[in-house]
This record gives sequence, C-alpha cells and structure tokens, in this order.
Amino acid sequence: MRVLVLSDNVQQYIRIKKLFQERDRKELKIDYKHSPIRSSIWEHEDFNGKNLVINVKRDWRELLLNYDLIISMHCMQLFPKELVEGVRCINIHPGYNPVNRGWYPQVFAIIHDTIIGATIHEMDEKLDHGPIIAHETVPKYLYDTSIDIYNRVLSKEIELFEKYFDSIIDNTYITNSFENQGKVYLKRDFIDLCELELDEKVTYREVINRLRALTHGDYKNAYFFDEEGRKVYVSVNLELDE
Ligand code: 0FX
Repeated sequence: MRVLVLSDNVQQYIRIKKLFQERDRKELKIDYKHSPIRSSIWEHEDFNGKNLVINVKRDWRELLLNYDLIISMHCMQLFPKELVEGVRCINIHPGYNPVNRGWYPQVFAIIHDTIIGATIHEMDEKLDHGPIIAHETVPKYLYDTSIDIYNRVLSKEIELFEKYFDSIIDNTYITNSFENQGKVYLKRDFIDLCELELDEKVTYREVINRLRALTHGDYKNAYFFDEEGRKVYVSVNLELDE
C-alpha cells in the first residue's frame, strides 16, 4: 500500500513520521512531501535540497497513479476535486469540525468563545470539509494565549491519529457527516483582526480576548499606529495565580 504524507508543518511532520515508524506496518510504502509554498519545512534536513515538492493542482494525475492513500498533515494547498474523488485523501485539521474550519482555528475560538479541538476527516473539494473520522475537543481557559491552545490541539491531533491509525490505514473507520457547515475563517480574517483601533469602545473582556488570541510566541500580530504613524506591536502576558 502506497501512502503519501503531505506536510508543511515541521513539528507535525516529525511527529507523524515517528508514529509511522513506531507502528512499523511492513506493507506500507510511505513518501513524505511538501508544498511549493515556502514554509519552515524547506529547511528540514529530510527535504532540504531534495525535490520533494508537490503541487496538487498540477500533479494530481501522477498522484492518482502512485498512491492509495494521501494524508494531509497541515498541507497548505486546497486539493482539487479530481484528486479527492480519485484517491482516499485524509486531512488532519487543527480545529474541531464543523465548528472551527479554516485558518488558525484557536484564534477564532478565543474571539468567538467556541469549542476548539482537532479533527481527522476524509477530504472533499471544500476547505476542511468532508466526512469526519474522529474529532475531539481540548480545554480552553481564560488565561490561554493562542499558542497554549495550539499546542494542546497539535497533541490532540497526534493522539487521535494514533488511536485511529489502523482503521485509517485499513479503511475500516465509520464516518460522521454534519448538516451544520460551521464557520470558515480565512487568512484575511486573521489579518483584519491584527489592526487595533485605539478609540474603539470595547469591554476589558473583549480587549483581553483579542490580545490573547493574537499572542502566539514570537509572532508580531496585533498592532496599532501611534501619533506619528509608526506601527507598534502588542502582545499580552497572562499569568494564573498559583
Ligand atoms: O500549519 P498551521 O498550524 O495550520 C494552518 C491552518 O491554520 C490550518 O487550518 C491548515 N490546515 C494548515 C495547512 O495551515 O499554520 P502555521 O504553522 O502557519 O501557524 C501556526 C499558528 O501560528 C497559527 O495557528 C497562529 C500562529 N501564527 C502564525 C503565523 C504565520 C501567528 O500567530 N501569526 C502568524 O503570522
């Protein structure tokens, strides 16, 4: 059985590769590839200088011929209809579907106070859409910033993949489909959140939620402009009293 894992996220690539190695199913021939979009994965020693790039819109015919299963582990490309209908494609998504489809789900879960978690689903041509194989929520606290929830979600993805590993490989899982299409947030929605309007009237709760949703390690997300038009970045530090 020929499996392709497409990933643009180093952290999750390393974890899924380790899991395949541990399970050691001898009948599997696994390839790991990534997108033409520049991401941190280009610098990883497994990919650096090697031509392991796949452009799904261009290469889908070749993929249909060469693989029995394609796993998107944070692959940044939208798979075309011909590909998802021609071979079983599975997406591991850092959001709880159908509630958190699209980009940076934990950010919007903080802003709109929704549940958050991870999902494994069969792919159709819509973004983060298709029959759900497994999904579980993770806790979300008022003192979390984006990265705290994100790390929980990424661990949940691996936990779910581990739990459903054999049924995914053997195609023996049972899927669930939902009438509710949920919400889809795009990169543009995230960019729009980043500019803070200093004179906007909001509650402290809204301010804290906006800032913690936009605080993610070293990323410079939230900003405002000072009197001289200079851009000032803002992040927040939240500490629970032990
Ligand atoms: O790989 P990933 O964690 O996930 C993203 C989408 O959220 C996901 O829905 C899609 N399936 C996947 C292919 O791409 O994204 P990332 O590694 O670019 O970012 C991880 C987190 O970092 C993100 O959730 C929020 C934070 N971040 C990222 C960027 C680029 C920021 O706070 N600011 C940024 O500028």
